Amino acid sequence: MGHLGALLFLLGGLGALAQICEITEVDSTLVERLGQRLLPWMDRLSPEQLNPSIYVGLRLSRLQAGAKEAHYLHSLKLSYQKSLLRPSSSKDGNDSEAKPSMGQLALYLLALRANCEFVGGRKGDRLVSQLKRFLEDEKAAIGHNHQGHLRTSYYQYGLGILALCVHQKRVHDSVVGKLLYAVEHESHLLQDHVSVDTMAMAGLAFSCLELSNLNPSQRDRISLALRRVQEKILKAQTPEGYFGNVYSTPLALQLLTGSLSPTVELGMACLKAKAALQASLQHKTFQNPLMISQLLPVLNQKSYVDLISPDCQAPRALLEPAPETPPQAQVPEFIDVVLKVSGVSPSYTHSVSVPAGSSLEDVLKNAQEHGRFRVTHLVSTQHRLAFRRMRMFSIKRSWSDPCDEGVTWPALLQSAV
Ligand code: B12
Repeated sequence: MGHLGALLFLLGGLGALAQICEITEVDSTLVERLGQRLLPWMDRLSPEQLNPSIYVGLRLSRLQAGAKEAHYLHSLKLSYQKSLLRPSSSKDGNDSEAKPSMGQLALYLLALRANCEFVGGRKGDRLVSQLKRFLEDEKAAIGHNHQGHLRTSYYQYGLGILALCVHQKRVHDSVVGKLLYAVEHESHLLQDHVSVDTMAMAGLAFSCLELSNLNPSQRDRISLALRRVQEKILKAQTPEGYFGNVYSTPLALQLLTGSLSPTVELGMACLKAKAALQASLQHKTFQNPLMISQLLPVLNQKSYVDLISPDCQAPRALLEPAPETPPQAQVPEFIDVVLKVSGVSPSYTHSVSVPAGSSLEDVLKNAQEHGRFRVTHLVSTQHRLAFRRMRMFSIKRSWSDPCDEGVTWPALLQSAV
């Protein structure tokens, strides 16, 4: 009888396990290699290259970068405070003067929480006010009838709410209401090009609000929206196991691993996603530091919602730089990038050879110098920064192929025949 009881208990336990979303026991060497890829990015401390997401990802992982990490946070603080708190009368036009976006401010606030700090003091309060004002402006842009368009995206809107929430800063019900409405009427979220990322970010914001009970009068609506987000993400699972695509899977899993609505379907979906992720780790699919930083918490069973009460004492293994590459490999590796511009007559194809790690901006400059090709004005500072951040290490197919890391050429290129 005792044995039977124990057996039933065990089976019950296993049943429960299959219902929650767990990404455990991923090969630690693969995780470490993933973390190592962040290290070179932590030496890039110019304002346009600093990215609070990297710091957050690392702090929520089981890896640490030692003194580099503290220095990175210090640089983030200097840079964000300097650029966001300077008078707005400064002249525009200069790159180095570009202010971080409000989405980046939200990420910066997450970074502070990841170091167990609450934003505070006069400077901190001003940053919080800026973020709240951003949300109010976006709310106004959406409008009373919900038909208007945000200046940024629902992704950044959700991120802003989340960042304030983990700092226990309440936003008005009407601000949360717009995100709730967008989830309730899903087509609104499709304004963004990838709905799983946006759904997941909205879900993380709702999870935080639910746990912190910051908007009690919207409690039921928030719980319902959360369930809806979870369902939608599960429905978006591909046959390989990704939610949406490989790059939206980390955020989706951040949401699902914290789910308070366990179901067998959820448990099974996560097992499948884990297998798919493991394969993509083996194939080194994740190279973009942003993506790595969204994935690392998942591999440590953590999510941005854990920033409500982060554990800053949790032991984390010190990341060592990846072993030196053999001397002959230190000669810069060159890769061929094929530029194809369709939609112009005659269509344009040109091959450029650039050192691995070049940014998209470098590639375009090279093409401009050597090809019958001209880059039309790189529309905005935002694009210029994105081009600089986008680095190329291996090109499996032509970058004009939308399947290749999901990248298509923005309509900035013009053939100068
Ligand atoms: C919103 C968004 C966009 C918007 C950005 C403008 C806006 N209105 O906010 C638009 C529609 C323009 C866009 C375009 C693209 N995006 Co996008 N985007 C996102 C999303 C959902 C959120 C980014 C964000 O706001 N982050 C918060 C802010 C505060 O951080 P940030 O660092 O300042 O964010 C900026 C950059 O992420 C940049 N950006 C957006 N997408 C991409 C893609 C690449 C490759 C790069 C280098 C930069 C970049 O724009 C953001 C806003 O300024 C992410 C999802 C995610 N999981 O991160 C996908 C995501 C980053 N995008 C992706 C892709 C593939 C693209 C496109 C290549 C799609 C295409 N086929 O054309 C283009 C390339 C744009 C570029 N810079 O060259 C992938 C990147 C995958 C990878 N290989 O690393 C992601 C992860 C989506 C996904 N799951 O596939 N994107």
